[in-house]
Amino acid sequence: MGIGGKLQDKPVIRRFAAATFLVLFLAFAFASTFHSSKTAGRSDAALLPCIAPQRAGDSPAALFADRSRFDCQRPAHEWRSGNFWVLYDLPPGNAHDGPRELQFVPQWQRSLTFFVLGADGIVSARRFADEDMGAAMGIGPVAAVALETEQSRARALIVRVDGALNSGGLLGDAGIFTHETRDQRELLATAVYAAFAGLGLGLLCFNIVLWLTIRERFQFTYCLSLVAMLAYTWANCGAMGLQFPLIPDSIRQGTCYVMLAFVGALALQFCTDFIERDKLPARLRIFARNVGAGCILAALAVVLAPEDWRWLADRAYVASFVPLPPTVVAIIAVALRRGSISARYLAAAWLAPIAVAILRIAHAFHIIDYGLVVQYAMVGAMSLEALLSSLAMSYRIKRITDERDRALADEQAARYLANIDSLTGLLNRRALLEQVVLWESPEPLRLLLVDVDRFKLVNDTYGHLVGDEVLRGVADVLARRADLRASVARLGGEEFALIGTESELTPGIALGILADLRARPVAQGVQVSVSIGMAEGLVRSEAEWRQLYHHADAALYRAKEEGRNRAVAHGRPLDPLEPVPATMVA
Ligand code: GH3
Ligand code: MG
Ligand code: MG
Repeated sequence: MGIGGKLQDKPVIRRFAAATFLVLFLAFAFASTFHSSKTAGRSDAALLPCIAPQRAGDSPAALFADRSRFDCQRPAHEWRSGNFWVLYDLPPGNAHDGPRELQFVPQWQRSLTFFVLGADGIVSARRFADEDMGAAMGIGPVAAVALETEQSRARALIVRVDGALNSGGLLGDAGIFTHETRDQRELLATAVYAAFAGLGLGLLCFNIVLWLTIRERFQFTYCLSLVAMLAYTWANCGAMGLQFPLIPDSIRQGTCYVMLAFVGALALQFCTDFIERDKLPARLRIFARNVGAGCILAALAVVLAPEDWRWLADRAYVASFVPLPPTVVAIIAVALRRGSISARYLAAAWLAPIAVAILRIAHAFHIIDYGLVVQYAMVGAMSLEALLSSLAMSYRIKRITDERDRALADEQAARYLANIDSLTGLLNRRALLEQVVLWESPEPLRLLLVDVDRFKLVNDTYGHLVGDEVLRGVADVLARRADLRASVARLGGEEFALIGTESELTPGIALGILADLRARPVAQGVQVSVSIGMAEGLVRSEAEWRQLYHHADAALYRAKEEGRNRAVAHGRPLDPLEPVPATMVA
């Protein structure tokens, strides 16, 4: 069976690997074509940064006049962190387009000062400290700074960037646009992020309720990861800056770092929680947790690091994400090999998110450029992950509830078997006692002890098998006479008990039992008689039950003494039931 299982697993892993590569390939192909078309289509708006490190005594006017210090070839991120001048030559633009503004994705820095050189040769300045960025912020996230008025067109722009972390450039994706273009970009971004927020909040509410009812750990991890995704997106898309314009932008940036680390760590945690416990080695679980913790620690290091060390902390942060996709792939592959069904759902749900995570890491290492794909890929991947994980969870929850239903049915069957006498199908002694004690009847109960007369003789004469048949026949007579109104049990051997309230279990029932047995043979032509001892009393405790039993047993003893095949009531001087002449076993 083991070999069969392994052979079956291999095509699954191969198919999974093939599908992963296909998705990765498509993602990269899509990203590169989209990126080139984007830059081509926006060549009039996108701005090329020329960068120069700041020196003491620099003045914007001098820098506008002498541009020899600016380097327009070296990519921004290669300058690492520090204080810089960034020069943009602005295209003349169409006069009827109206005033233009600089739009960019804010990066982590202490302050930005914009020096605009107008067509009239006048330089105007505007400064944004970290805590002022909120005023320039829009959804996307995109910050916008007005450069010109109807009267004065701008020719060139120099931005003084102080205390730049410069992990992804100095001014991300800078371009020059009219106000209308910003509205369009913001509209698209708002639609994308609002859709994600709606989806995330809906899934969160739904899954919290589901978790409260089913209480599986992976549901809780999933909810936490949704919270982290929503928080990340809220900070990352600029909504946080819009809602709290007074909060410094570096706090928004830090929130993005920490929340993205939580998204990664919780994704790994969800992965290990989701897969059945026995399908994943404990070492892999611990490894995954450490990888996640590494991301969170690195994020905290970026936030808490002094400015001079933040660039290194940022690189460590990016590096801490590198093990995430391979760890997820390893977890899924190992679980698949061990025959995990959950891992299949997970593999199907997480292909795209894994591909996007790789895309995003590649971007952070400057292997691919920033663009709409990278910006929206993240929110797209999170939507897919949230939605498909939720679907995968519903499969998993179905399996769990199926298992629980089965266990419940097994338990009920076991309890039934434990309470039932296997020979006659009546209750056994233990179940009867349990029932009577649980009953806590406020009114007195009547107990009938029924013992087959000279049963040993039946066994001796006809054999044990026939003896068993006779016991079953007697049990049938008792059950039919009691007719659901009383509980009927086999106490052991050839001794039975009936118990019920006095109105349910009348002396007439005892007489009926005697009459039935006298009328015909119970099994295989064997006719038997029984002796019945009867007693009444309150049963509110086990002691009272013992007392009642004792009285009924004494009455039964008297019935035997007086010649068997009769019923005797306890505590009455005269037998209220008509004594019947003893008949011998047929
Ligand atoms: P009495 O009228 O005094 O009750 O006589 P008795 O022979 O019925 O009583 P005794 O207690 O001497 O014998 C009971 C017999 O019941 C002994 C035992 O072999 C038999 N017995 C107990 N359990 C079973 C069973 O499950 N199947 C069969 N076939 N016989 C059983
Ligand atoms: Mg007997
Ligand atoms: Mg007996």
